[in-house]
Amino acid sequence: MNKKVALITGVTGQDGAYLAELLLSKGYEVHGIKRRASSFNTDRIDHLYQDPHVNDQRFKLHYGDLTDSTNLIRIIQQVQPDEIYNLAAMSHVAVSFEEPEYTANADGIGTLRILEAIRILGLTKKTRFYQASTSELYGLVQEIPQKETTPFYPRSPYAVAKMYAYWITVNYREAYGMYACNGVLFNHESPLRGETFVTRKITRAIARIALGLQDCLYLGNMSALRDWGHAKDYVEMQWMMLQQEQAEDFVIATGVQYSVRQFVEFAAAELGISVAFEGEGEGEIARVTKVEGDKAKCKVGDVIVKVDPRYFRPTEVETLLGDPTKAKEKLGWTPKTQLRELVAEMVQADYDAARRDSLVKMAGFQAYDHHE
Ligand code: NDP
Ligand code: GDR
Repeated sequence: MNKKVALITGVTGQDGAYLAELLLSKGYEVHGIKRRASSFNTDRIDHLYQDPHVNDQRFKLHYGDLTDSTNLIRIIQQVQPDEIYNLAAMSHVAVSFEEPEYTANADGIGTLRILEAIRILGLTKKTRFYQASTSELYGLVQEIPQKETTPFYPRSPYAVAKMYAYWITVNYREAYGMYACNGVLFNHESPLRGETFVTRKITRAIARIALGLQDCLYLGNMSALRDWGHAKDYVEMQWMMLQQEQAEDFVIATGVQYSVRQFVEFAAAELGISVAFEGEGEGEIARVTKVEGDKAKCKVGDVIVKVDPRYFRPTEVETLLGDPTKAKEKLGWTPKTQLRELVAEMVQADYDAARRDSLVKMAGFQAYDHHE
């Protein structure tokens, strides 16, 4: 049997890296679209790189951008993919308030560009399409927990752009009989998570505070509630969604919810630090109440978290909790990783990285340090 060919947009991102690894392990030929950048942006997939001069290269990268139709048509024509996973997006909710037009272009119209390319190239019967939809569509939630039938109420330029992408995917499925589907994924994290999303920002900062590389972590709304899963579990579901008889949309979530505050507590506990929260609103802080073991250098009484209103959003999504029953019943999917295991894995990875920085600093070099 010929090997299947997949095209992943956003291959340099968190999910792109895990999905490329999964598809390669399943024997696929994997093509990825990466953006041209002024410095290297392939850290997450460098371990998958194959020398283009060897035979049977199964992982290939193409320069491209979701805002450039001509480029997307050319790549899809050349690759003739059996499956396209559209993971590329300006994916940061807070940043979308700063770059609303670009976000609409890349996240909304970008999805249309790929669907149109499939149609123009006569691939509607051959190519299956996965759209990275999001729990942000539920925004101001209309029902708890949220499932496939819960009405949308987007609360950011990002979510509004993703809402267009969601419906254009449904429309192309219905209008042209394409195998096109939405995975409505709730937050999923990993050691590969971008450093400015709240979970990774916390695990990275806690590790650096423990080693004395940083004093304090500044956060926004610590009361926000999220349903956090592991990215590795979620990309498996992306693949499963394209292997069915009929294209359908699925919610992917753990069904368990925690606050940002709890995430801080769990991350600190991994390094033997206990914290207590004091004050409220912009004045809230987290103070160290106990330090156990030899991993953390901080002392009882240290204030290690403060609020910076800069991180508040003009409109916030306060609570998200998914109901993954359909995915469980129809696809037999359940998340494998519990939140505490995810936190432990992320903290350990960031602690190892911080130890390297700490050694560099002790050797007299300036350690890389920023607090975003
Ligand atoms: P990341 O931010 O880690 O990755 C986004 C990817 O998109 C990167 O490869 C990025 O390239 C690329 N990209 C951004 N803009 C463009 C563009 N204009 N043209 C081409 N590529 C572009 O996101 P995740 O891996 O976490 O998420 C994957 C997808 O799933 C996204 O669409 C996101 O919105 C969605 N999603 C994510 C959830 C999560 O919790 N992680 C939950 C629900 C949905 P570069 O590396 O150069 O920046
Ligand atoms: P989210 O993830 O907006 O849910 O979008 P993020 O981790 O950015 O925020 C989660 C919650 O934490 C609150 N928060 C902070 N967030 C950030 N980034 N930085 C802070 O300092 C901070 N302090 C508190 C936020 O206000 C929010 O309530 C992610 C992205 O991956 C999207 O692409 C995806 O669609 C959704 O998850 C599902």
